[in-house]
Amino acid sequence: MNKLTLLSVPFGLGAGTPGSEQAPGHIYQLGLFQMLQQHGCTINKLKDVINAGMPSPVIQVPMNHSDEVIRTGMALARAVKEVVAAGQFPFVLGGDHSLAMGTLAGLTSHYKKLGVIWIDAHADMNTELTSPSGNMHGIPLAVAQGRAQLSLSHLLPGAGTIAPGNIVLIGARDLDPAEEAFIQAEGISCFRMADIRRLGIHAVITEALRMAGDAADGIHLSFDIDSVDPSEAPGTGTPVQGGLTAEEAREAIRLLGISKRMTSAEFVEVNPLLDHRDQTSLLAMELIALFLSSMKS
Ligand code: B3U
Ligand code: MN
Ligand code: MN
Repeated sequence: MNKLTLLSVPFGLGAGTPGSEQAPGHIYQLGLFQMLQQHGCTINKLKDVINAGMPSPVIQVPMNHSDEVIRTGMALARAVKEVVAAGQFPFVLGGDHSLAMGTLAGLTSHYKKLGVIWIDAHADMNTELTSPSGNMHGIPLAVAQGRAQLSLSHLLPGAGTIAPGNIVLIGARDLDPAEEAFIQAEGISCFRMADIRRLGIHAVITEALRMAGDAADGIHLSFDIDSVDPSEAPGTGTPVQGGLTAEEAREAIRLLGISKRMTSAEFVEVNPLLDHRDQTSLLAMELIALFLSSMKS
């Protein structure tokens, strides 16, 4: 595996509920670095990406905290681009899912045909016009496809787009009508919970790697902790019943890691303020260590 750079993004204003900005600090406090050390994983570099106070582009996005989200995305995009240019593996720890726009802007400035595996209870494919909540964490995948007012190239000049054929959704179970319509129209690969129960997580991940990765020059994992059932991951802003078991999440993460095909990853939406006895932060920490260690073995 390439050397690893960990980018922490303590930013949560893209979500409707505060708290996810505390996740990186909290997960470090619980012992992420010790756990990584036990697994023989070395972090080459650790960087905190915070809203760097850059002016955001002149674009009217009528969404909650769009200015802060855009500024954080710009700072993250530049950081991710630098990491990739240095030949290292960027691992982003959020924060809420709006920061994926920054990650993807940085990645698509390098990878011209990026595949994306999006493990999430949601599709995050609303636009500013279809969003029912006005929350920026519901739009990153529409932005990445160039379907929203905001685009990845607003965050980083030279950033590209993600083709619908290179996106695979896993664990989706709470989609808005406009998202459903778009997924149908574009034929976006979407493994819902019923598909996962029918096929098993092993077959789903094998297929996902093929679909996202065929003809792609890199594959990004975007892992939203609300993909896991709230009985095992209650600490998240928009929990949805009927999700992955923690065991299925472990297996998915392990298979993606050992495939050696992943070129970047992000973990988002852990909210320590909504958690029960750190259950969700501890699960996230375990999944992160499992992912990073299985990539190197
Ligand atoms: N689709 C809804 C709900 C939602 C999306 N992502 C999260 N929640 N975490 C929306 O607000 O766009
Ligand atoms: Mn999400
Ligand atoms: Mn979600």
